Amino acid sequence: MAETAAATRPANTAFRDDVLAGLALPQKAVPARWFYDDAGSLLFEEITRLPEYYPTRVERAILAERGPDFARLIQPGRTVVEFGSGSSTKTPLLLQAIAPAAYVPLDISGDFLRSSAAQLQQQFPALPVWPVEADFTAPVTLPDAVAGLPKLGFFPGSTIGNMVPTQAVDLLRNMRTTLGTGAQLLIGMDLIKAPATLIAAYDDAAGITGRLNLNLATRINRELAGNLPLDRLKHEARWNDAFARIEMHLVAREAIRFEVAGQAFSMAAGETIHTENSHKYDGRSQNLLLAAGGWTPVQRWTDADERFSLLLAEA
Ligand code: AVI
Repeated sequence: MAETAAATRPANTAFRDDVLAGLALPQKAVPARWFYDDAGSLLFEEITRLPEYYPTRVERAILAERGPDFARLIQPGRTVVEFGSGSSTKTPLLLQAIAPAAYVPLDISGDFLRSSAAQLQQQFPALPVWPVEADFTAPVTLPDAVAGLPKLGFFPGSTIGNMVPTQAVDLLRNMRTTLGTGAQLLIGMDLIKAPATLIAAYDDAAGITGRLNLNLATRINRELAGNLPLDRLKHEARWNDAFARIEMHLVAREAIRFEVAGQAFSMAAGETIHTENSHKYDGRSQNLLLAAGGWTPVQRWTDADERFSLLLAEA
């Protein structure tokens, strides 16, 4: 993918442009990446600990259990490049299972990146760690110190599921460019399952996912001089069977009018702002997606209940 237009603009302009363009669509929509200011990132951390939100727990269990497989299939001496490393909480499970030459966490949030890289360095004092502040959706130039070394891309969490197929394929292709010839990729993908289980994971009893969704409206009001009436919007998680995805929406409880950055908008009762997609996969759709992105699947692991999967692929 060519660098996204948003990535080349200052963040506040990109946010305003995305929101104004999205609210003008027949089906209002704002990209989910705008959930994650500091408050949104904390809410997501809380979500990962919720009883209903199985992906983080199950993926971590697979990583903990499959170390010997990783050691067998991932050659020693690879540089592990983690895409959107965030707090890097799953990384030690992988690093201790294989014998990496170096670790390169990539994240757009520099402060977060540096503090979690420092923490990881303490855990693995002999491992060279080279944090890179970058938008990993575009090709990234890696540090000279790891140029020429074979790479293992690591993309846990099923973040790929938050992208529509064209974006997901562009990202996989760009990862291939970033990682170079002979690369491997270890990627987490959530699986299709009973809609009730999925809806519960995205509409938890404690209401934390609802707060993440509504945080977007709070952010629009604060950063874009908006006056969205928060008490007249409600969180909804829907299963879209045709596209095998959970959708999050902000639903107008009644007809509303509001302004954002000086522009007027209205919503009829029941009308929604589509705020997130979280695609779910089966084995075939995973293989298709990886192949479209230029990757050959090598191995696939799931938990006993087939809730979540990790895939190893090679370029
Ligand atoms: C970050 N991403 C993989 C999460 C997901 O499950 O799609 C985001 C999330 N949204 C609501 N709950 C979690």
